[in-house]
Amino acid sequence: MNRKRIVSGIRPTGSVHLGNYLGAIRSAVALQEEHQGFFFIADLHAITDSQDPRALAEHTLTTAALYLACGIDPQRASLFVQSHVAAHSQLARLLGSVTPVGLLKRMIQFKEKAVKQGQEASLGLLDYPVLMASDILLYDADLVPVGEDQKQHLELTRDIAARFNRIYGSAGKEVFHTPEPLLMPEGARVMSLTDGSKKMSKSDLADSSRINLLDSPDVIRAKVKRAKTDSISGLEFDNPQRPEAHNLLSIYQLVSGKTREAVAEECKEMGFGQFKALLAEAIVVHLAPIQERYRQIVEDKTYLLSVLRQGRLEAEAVADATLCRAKESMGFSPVL
Ligand code: AQP
Repeated sequence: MNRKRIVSGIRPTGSVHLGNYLGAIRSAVALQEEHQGFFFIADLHAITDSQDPRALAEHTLTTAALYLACGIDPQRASLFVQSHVAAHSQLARLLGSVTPVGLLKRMIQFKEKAVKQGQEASLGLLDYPVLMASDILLYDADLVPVGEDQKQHLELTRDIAARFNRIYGSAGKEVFHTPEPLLMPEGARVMSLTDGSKKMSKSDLADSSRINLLDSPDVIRAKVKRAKTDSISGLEFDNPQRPEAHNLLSIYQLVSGKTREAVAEECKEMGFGQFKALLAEAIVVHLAPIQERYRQIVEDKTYLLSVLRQGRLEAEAVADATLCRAKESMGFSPVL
């Protein structure tokens, strides 16, 4: 049976947190059952923002080990490091030649970051979506799981594929397969513990703003205890005046596996003190087996490296063929 292909990556920019897990890794684990998954540690994307060269390799391995600990099965899916598959950078170069700078400058994420960085905003920040298009098109992906924030970039990927096909494809023979977005449910956007209007993020300077997947039970309890709340009694979803209540309830729903209705009913009369104790325990219980598997995996570095090597070989087989197809269509002379 031909399984549909999905592609997804995560940047090794710091400690993987509950947001990355609930928003991305968990769906990747679920999708690998029915789809052929190409999951990668997006180290080439990690260098878009300023980064610590001493930490990049370590975060790359930690993130890979966490992918496995969360349930990515190397027998079903390919797990690899983006920079190990040279075709990602090479195809990005080719795609750049059909991508108008005007379109890249219109990307919301670029505009937001460029405003902050001013004259220092890099070419890497501008052409981040071109590399992302390369990540996706190399694997002839059918579906790309994206959150709201990545929807615009996926639209651009589709646009780049269409432009390339128009210029270099021939009748009835497209060079690139056009992917569809697989929109993740809204509840999967986890917000900061210290500000319910900001997303939980690796790069937030305050560690207390996030639950890292490897935080100890005591640290989790302390962070949840200190999480921002409001002074209204009883908890409820969807009240725009109460983003923190909505966020904490959503996290509780996702880690407890209960339905939204059951959680709303269970917590509607609780105070934050009682609820936070319940939430902290639910997170601790949910993360315990992941942390246990993580410890086993990092102790067996030979295993981890062999999974990444095998993943690279599987990824390369597909990516190199696509790159070859693209180069041929553009008229490059064959490698001698
Ligand atoms: N708070 C979040 N809630 C739900 N999903 C999230 N993701 C990230 N934060 C949340 C999803 O995790 C995947 C990998 O993200 P990434 O590491 O490639 O980049 P990011 O979105 O920039 O994640 P961070 O944690 O905020 O990293 P920094 O601080 O380095 O920018 C993506 O699918 C993303 O949607």
